[in-house]
Amino acid sequence: MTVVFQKTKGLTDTPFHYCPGCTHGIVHRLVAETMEELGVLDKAIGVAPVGCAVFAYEYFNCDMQEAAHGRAPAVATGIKRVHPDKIVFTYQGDGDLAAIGTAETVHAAARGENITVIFINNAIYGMTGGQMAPTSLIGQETLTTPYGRKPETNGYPIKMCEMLSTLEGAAYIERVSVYDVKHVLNAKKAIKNAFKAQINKKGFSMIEVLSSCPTNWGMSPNEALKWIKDKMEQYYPLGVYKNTLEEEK
Ligand SMILES: Cc1ncc(C[n+]2csc(CCOP(=O)(O)OP(=O)(O)O)c2C)c(N)n1
Ligand code: SF4
Repeated sequence: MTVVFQKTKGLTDTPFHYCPGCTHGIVHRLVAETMEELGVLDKAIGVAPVGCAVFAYEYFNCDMQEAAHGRAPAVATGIKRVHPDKIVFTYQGDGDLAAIGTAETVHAAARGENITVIFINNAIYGMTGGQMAPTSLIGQETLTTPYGRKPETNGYPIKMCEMLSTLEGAAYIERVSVYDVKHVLNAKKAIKNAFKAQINKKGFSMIEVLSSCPTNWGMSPNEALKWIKDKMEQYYPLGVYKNTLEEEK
């Protein structure tokens, strides 16, 4: 019989704990497929965050290390410097990467650490019940902004790709989404480019993925995908923000 589909070797058999309709699972699979296709699974070391993806170490079929909240880029820096021949990546939510770990993220990029960061921007703190994140949109209702995020009291959402792409050490920075097949395929290409940047020793690479949190947004999975397209993408335009991989453009 012809095999038309095979599960990637990049994931273990452990079932995901994510809520129905959560796009964390899609991104896990894209990262796993990418590592398998690039043939780096046996030398990959991932760093897991402390959000909903805290159990990433159970899912990726490569060596994994847990990091304290926001510290993943610092932990990844240490691992990569000790093992420059390994492929080192972090997988982080917006609370982890753009709030508690802002300093670690910015300075890992500024130093041009040769690591790959997978950044899940779901505009909310998912795991802890839906508080405002640094990426929550203006007007967005969250547990801590029940009347909507107001710039005068809550500040403006942070655009990480735009910010990091100004840094010399950043080698590849792209924002993608996963709300339909076309965008999922493009996200895969972006993730592959980010890993290639690391393989080619170019420096810091980050892929921001506009993602859903139907549970804390109070939406159905389909409504949540539409919200990414209609609302998130307006404030966070998709695209390549920095590319030193000339041949991959
Ligand atoms: C230093 C510290 N502060 C706060 C927390 C509580 N905490 C755990 S996960 C989390 C939010 C995670 O949100 P995010 O990184 O956006 O990931 P998501 O759950 O949305 O995937 C918070 C605030 C913590 N564990 N450690
Ligand atoms: S709470 Fe949100 S981010 Fe966390 S698993 Fe559920 S849908 Fe995904």
